[in-house]
Amino acid sequence: MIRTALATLILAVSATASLAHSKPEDTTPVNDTTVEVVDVISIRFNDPMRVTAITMTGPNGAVDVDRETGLEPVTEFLAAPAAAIPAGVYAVEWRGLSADGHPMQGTFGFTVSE
Ligand SMILES: [Cu+2]
Repeated sequence: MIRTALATLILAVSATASLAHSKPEDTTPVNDTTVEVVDVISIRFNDPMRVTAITMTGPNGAVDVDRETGLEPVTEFLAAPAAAIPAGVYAVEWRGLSADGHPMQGTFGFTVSE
């Protein structure tokens, strides 16, 4: 009886472990790079992610971002700055809901050259 319960417990634990959360794999612009123009902001995930919030900050503070991707889970999230952005250092922060239901968040940054 105890052996059966233990076997069931091990099965339950390994089933949970195999359902990993979605993770970011790559971004545009690439993290820690210098670019001349930013007309697309994208984040690629290994499994679908429902991106619930994205914020971008730069030398003049918050930057308006237009979402191309809505609130549906995607493996590639797409957005763009609402207007041309000046040279400087930028950071993008996002929050989302992983395919396994876990809340996730991440940041990446880049420099726009003169
Ligand atoms: Cu997870």
